[in-house]
Amino acid sequence: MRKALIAGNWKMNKTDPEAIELARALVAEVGQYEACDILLCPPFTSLKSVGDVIRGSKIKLGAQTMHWEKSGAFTGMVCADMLKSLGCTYVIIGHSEQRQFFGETDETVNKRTRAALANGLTPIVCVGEFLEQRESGKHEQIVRDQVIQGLKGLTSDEMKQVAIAYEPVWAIGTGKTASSQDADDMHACIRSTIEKVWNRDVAQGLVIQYGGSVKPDTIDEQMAMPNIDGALVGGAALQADSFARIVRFQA
Ligand code: G2H
Repeated sequence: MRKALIAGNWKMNKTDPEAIELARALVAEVGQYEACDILLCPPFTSLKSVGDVIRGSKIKLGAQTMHWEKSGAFTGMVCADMLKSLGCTYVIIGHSEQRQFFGETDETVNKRTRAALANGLTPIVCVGEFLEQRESGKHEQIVRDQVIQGLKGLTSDEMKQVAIAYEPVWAIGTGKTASSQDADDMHACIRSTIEKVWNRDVAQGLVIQYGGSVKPDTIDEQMAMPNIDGALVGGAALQADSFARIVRFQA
């Protein structure tokens, strides 16, 4: 009942010509593929040109963050209207790299998430624990708190427009992936938290992606798990052949 969402988070990679080349290759490979939703999140500098390349295909466009205000003196930032005017329908919020390097907190995640929803963008809200938090057995509590604080105040209707990405920080770009069972256990924990705070309908409809060193040779097993509904892919999204293989997962 949940349609899988496979998203490429290009992070701070690809000049504009490189972004155009990658987007063109993906349109050729999976541009009309409909078995899952496909999303590209290039850097701000290539949203316009990637948007132009994917127009007319099934591939969707998203940004990697946004500010919660509508406009103003926020040097370096962009707002929802700017993203929408370029064709974005999604925005990644609270990525662990934003949390680690740019001062993102659960409070700012909540502000961005509310602003995204108020402006008709689908937020992909990222959560995940550090290695020492997992080793000390606190990982479920940490992630539950991120979910509850980051989504605080959202109505059930708003929650139906939200996706969550679980990305254990120790698995990001390190080549280490959480085992499919560990990931599924956390996804089940997130889903039951959502059911408790909102309701069963919202929880069952919620798309929860896994992220953290997803690769062509990990995706099939991951997508076969009952609570894993997609992937947020970094490194392996930077080449058309590997991302296309991930999109064509066999669960
Ligand atoms: C996790 C992921 C994409 P990677 O950050 O969001 O990146 O697949 O390189 O671990």
